[in-house]
Amino acid sequence: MKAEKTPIYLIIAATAGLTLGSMTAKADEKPNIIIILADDLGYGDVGCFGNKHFNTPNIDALAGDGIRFTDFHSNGAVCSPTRAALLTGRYQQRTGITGVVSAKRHRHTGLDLEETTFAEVLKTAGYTTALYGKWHVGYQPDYNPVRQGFDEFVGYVSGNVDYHAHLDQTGKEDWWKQDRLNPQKGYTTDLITDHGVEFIRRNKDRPFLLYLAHEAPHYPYQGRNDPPRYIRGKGRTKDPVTPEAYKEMIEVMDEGIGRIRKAVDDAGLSANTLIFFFSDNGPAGPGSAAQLRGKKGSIWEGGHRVPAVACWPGTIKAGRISHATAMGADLLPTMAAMAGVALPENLELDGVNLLPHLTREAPIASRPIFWGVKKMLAIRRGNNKLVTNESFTNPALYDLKADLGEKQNIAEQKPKLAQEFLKLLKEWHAEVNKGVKKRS
Ligand SMILES: [Ca+2]
Repeated sequence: MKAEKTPIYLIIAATAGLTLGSMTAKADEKPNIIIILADDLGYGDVGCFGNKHFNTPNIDALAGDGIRFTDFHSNGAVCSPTRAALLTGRYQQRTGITGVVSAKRHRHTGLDLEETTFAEVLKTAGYTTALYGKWHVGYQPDYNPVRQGFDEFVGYVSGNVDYHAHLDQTGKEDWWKQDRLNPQKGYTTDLITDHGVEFIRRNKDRPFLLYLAHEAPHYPYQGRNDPPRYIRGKGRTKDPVTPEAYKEMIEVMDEGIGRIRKAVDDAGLSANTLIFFFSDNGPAGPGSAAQLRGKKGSIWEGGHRVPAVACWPGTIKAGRISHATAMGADLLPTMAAMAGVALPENLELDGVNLLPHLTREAPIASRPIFWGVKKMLAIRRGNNKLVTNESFTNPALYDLKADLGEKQNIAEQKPKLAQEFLKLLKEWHAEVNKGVKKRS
């Protein structure tokens, strides 16, 4: 493994014909970007997505003052793959991270340092960058966020920690400042918000990227005053599934989103800041995928169609609802466009720039989108989705417009489309896995 990689600004400068001088801009020329990721939050777990039981006024306000996406997708159906795609703008299969980078079996590996993350892209445009919260694409300091373009990191590198003790599932200490263990007292969700608020205050005079990766509402199901679930040296020994805690976890995260928004407003930055919120996969435990089929870990819509909202007052029209199909990997090219940096062609990006859709309501050009979850594969184009396995047998075709719950297989009615989708899926599967070293 290489300790250092070629600074991306050299690649971009060479590709785009830019000089370093032209990349140093005043703060008011480049919008701030805040990406807030929930963990295992279901499509039916948010007020503005129809939930009547959980109070999420701040997420709902982001949607009301901005845009709500009804057809936004995580690239993975579990944590690490979604994050690999979000960070790189590429299908996670290309990075070798196709499953959970688990605390038990994958402590040695992580996202290849050769991959270019959105933080590295934004660094080239003069952004100050931070991740607070969950990383989950590499345990060792060599794979730490500070090696992937983040100026600052406070949080945990595993998939989940005890919300109070910050021990991972194997009972190991997992709370970091930069690439060193640095235990901190507090409830995970509040700590993530606290660091985010402080970062906004400290960086109000320069363009910043803030990636807030919440733990909520991933298990262990713990509210602010609930007892420990993970034991030092032992790990996950008791973990009751409590709907009351689940509700509290979502509501505390929502409260934190309100504090983040207030910090942006107090700094006078609301007109120059995009806040984009979504979930990394479908729900687990007591969570709801609403009318969707399947949950976290599933190839069905419930595994990867996630609540997503974005707010940028004055730039994104308030109260919009977008039914466009989009995905987490679209955010890297979108952020690059916001920052005004050209991307090198050799990145093999799979995401597309959503900025014209966000700002001008331009349609997103028709494209196939693909998923691979365990041994299952899916392709989506327009309203149609085909699901099959890695042997490409028993394909099932659905019309999501008529049948969002994926109940009616119409492959026999539309054999030509089913065959075309199967062919595209085979080609995609071969291409993204070609020569890739599996990492998880
Ligand atoms: Ca997750």
